[in-house]
Amino acid sequence: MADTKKYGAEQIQVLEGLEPVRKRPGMYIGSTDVRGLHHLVYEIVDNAIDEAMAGHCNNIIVTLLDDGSVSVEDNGRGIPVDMHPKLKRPALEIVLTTLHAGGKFGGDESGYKVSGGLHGVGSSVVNALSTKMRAEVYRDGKVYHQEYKRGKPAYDLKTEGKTTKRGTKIFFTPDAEIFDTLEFSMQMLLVRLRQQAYLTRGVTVSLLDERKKRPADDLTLPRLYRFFFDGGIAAYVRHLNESKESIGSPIWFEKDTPDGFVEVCLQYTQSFQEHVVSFANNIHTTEGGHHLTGFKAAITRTINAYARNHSLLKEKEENLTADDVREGLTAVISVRLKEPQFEGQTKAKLGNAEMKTAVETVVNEKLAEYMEEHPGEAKDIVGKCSLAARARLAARAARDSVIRKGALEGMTLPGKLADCSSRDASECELFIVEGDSAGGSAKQGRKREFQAILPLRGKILNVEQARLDKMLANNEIKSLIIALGVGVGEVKDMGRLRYHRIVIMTDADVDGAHIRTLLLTLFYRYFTELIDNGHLYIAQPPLYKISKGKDSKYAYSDEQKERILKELGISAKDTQEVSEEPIEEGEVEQAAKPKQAKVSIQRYKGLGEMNADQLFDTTMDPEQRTLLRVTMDDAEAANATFTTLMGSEVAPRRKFIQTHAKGVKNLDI
Ligand code: TTJ
Repeated sequence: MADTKKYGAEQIQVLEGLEPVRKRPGMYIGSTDVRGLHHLVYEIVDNAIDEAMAGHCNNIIVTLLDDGSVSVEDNGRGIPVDMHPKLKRPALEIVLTTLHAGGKFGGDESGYKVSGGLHGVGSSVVNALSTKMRAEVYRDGKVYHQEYKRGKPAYDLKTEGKTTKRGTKIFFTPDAEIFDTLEFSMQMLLVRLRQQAYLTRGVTVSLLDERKKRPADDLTLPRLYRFFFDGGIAAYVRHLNESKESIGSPIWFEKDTPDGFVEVCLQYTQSFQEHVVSFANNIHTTEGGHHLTGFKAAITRTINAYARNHSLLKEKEENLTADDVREGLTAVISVRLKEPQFEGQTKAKLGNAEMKTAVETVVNEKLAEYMEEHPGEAKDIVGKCSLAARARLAARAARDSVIRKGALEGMTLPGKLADCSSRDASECELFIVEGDSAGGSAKQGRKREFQAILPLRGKILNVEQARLDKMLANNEIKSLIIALGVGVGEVKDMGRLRYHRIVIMTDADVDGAHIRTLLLTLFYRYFTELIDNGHLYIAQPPLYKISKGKDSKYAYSDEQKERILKELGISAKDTQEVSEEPIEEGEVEQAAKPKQAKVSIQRYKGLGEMNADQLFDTTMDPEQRTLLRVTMDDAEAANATFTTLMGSEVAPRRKFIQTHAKGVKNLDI
């Protein structure tokens, strides 16, 4: 990153106040669901990462505190605290209380910030959406601090005490008025923080969980993670290939071009999967974009050219296709550019057309050079791609013959599948339900026309946990694959997908989290396309049913339960009594108004406790339910958890089992 010559308040250009952020939060952080909540952390961390990329800090610590707040600290230069000459306010206050276009100040290289979060907004947005924020700046031996409430300063910048530290620390408490849930997930944060650490070589990024009450998914994880990757994206590629057999070593190169900085690392493996991840200014471009297009064009061209020049492809043989050279390929592409344009549904697609040529040119040149210098590896790579080509041709031939009906496809639909009547896949939904009893309710309650139910026994978790490939032989999983209709391996054909929505519906407990992790890992490793194309979802069953007289309401989180109780006029004291023993079914009399109807709270320990109507109304009804669409990041997180649980590394596995000693029954160690 271009370093700035002179820093100071005068460089910051003020645009507008924060009212619009609270009015339309979705415009600034994408959504107010669990994703939007986590986005707050990323926005703050991005600032620290920028400071690291500028070469001024090497340590970033993110802490989830027990009071629901988050702190992010770096050891950088500290946000400037000097007075803005025109506005007569400290720079720190301006940074945190005013909205600035595109997350930039001034908008040119002399500006304050180079990259931004996905939506390019920044720390003031986080401030606006937090009931409380506290900023501490350690500079020149002093500690400066200021606090804010919903984006407004609670007091003027103060200086207090001495310090030998340098840096910035921000605490913030997300606002329950804005967010559907206030519960942070280590799993979600880890994926992003790990990515940032890979992309910013040499910086240590830590995540510390100090919460007493952790969500079920997080119970499986250690409380402290520390990421430091000297190898940068090459380490990332190695990580992605951990459980695969590699072909050659990671091939890494970088180049500063007039259009931006390009860094690429790639490695082939013996697997059939492609795993290419791309970033622009450290933002994961899950929808790809021109940098990715340039990369794909270049590897196809370069590998074909090499194969021809070295007679590895015969004259009569066709060129390798883009699909052939992608099979078994793992790559990370990272570009940094001055004015990134993010497009697409989730603003995660790089729209700068010049990056196609930039990446293509660099990859053509450097990959060709690498192959010339490493003829042994080059030959293995071409060999792997040719194998893919032969498999493709064979598969095409087989498609018209009986072989097309592979082992799985030849089988009839599993007996326990309650299929839907519609054959229009685009409207069909498959619910994968944990347990036979919940499966029974789901079958009874569903809309038969377009909702299919496949009950899976929780058992699969314990029986075949050792190896995922063994799992494919497991009957429960086989049923699932047959139900999907797409086949697996060489005869896989996504065009034959029988349901365009596949919904994982598990209990909101540790076992449920396990099964979900396992299914996500399965989809991640064998049916990536389903995730990429947005077909995979997670159902959101309620945690509580709150009844008062004839009326009942469902709560999907603890916060929502508290909110509903408040709405029903139950005093804070009473609600506390309930929440102290969340596991018990509680009955609370309204102390202040004894004549009123009784309020009862039922905690659902599993889906099986709901009757068919309840399950449909709360979780399956397209008119009322919320489904979480699974992203590649979610699946990658599950895969990492799965690897920890099943992997050969003894330490993390033992930790997992210890944390779970109480929660998990029958876990074979
Ligand atoms: C800006 O130019 C003057 C020297 O420091 C630059 C700066 O602001 N650096 C900086 C900001 N380092 N760290 C931050 C930062 C860290 C966190 C955790 C949160 C925020 C909003 C900013």
